[in-house]
Amino acid sequence: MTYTIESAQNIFSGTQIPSPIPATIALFDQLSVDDRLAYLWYAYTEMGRTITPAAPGAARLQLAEGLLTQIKQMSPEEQTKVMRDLANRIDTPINRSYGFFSVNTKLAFWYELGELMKQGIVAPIPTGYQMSPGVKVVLEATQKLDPGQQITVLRNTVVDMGFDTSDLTPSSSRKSVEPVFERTEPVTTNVKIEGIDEPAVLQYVEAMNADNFAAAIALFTADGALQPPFQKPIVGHEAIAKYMREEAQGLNMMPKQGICEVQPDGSKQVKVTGVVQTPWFGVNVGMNIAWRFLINPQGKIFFVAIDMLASPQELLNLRRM
Ligand code: EQ3
Repeated sequence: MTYTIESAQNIFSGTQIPSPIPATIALFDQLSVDDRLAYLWYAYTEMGRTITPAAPGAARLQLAEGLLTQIKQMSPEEQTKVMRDLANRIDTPINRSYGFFSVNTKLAFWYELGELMKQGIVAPIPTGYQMSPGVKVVLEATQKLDPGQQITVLRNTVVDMGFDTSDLTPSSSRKSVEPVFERTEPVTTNVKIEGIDEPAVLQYVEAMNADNFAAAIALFTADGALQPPFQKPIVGHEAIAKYMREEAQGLNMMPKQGICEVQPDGSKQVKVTGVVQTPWFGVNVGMNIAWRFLINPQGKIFFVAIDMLASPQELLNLRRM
């Protein structure tokens, strides 16, 4: 039997229920530029009462240092314009530099801007700013989400800022080595998943928890694909490896249970649910996740989709339907 990525994307599709995350981001996208910046400020500081991200390491901040230094030297009006331009996603030199940053460097850049805003070095949200009804609506929608979903909304809005450089080739000076996230917590090795003894799945989790991306990639077929939450599949070893280096470092994956269905041709469809922690928030925030694997008859991963679950109840929803 030949599989296609399109057919693989549909495995266990009946267990999917719409996530509130894209709906919240759609509300955010309708806000004016100033409201977007204000929303992020309030959402971030409000969240910061209970959970705050870990400070990015010096090596990562160094990648954003050029931009941060430029911004620090600007007048408050110019600083506000830079932030508006970023939220507006227009084509400016600063937005292009930002667009070439990896996801984690974008987050580190805003983390530092937020610190500089608190210290008064970068223009803060103006005192006396009146929250618009639109901002209130998006904040209320955000408050209803669980912490794992809240940080995903924040992350995705930050990642989408700046100029979209996906069709541009970075100059060689812009290609930078992705710094590692130092692991501070002991990682979950010797993975056990109730209902699953498929070696490719267990080895995948062990390799990812050790940031051993070469070992994880070796488990995929040459034409295999990985589909991150709310994204298109990433196809082939090289593209998956690049993605993992940039976005999967320091994750702690704690799969709990799963089901495995053997198909007539010997391939297997596996669904696993569990919790994933990001190095930004460590043990303080768990994201409820499902992995949907298609394993070929030779035991290699042809496809894996990672889905954010709509609610904790979905952790137990392993039905096929
Ligand atoms: C300064 C301030 C506050 C105001 C200003 O007006 C505007 C902005 C933007 C501000 C700053 C905001 C900041 C600093 C926000 C920071 C947000 C952070 C650090 C969010 C981090 C989120 C991390 C997440 C959601 C990570 C999720 C990772 C997952 C789900 C990984 C899944 C994976 C698995 C499980 C695999 O098996 C394969 C790989 C893959 C990565 C897909």
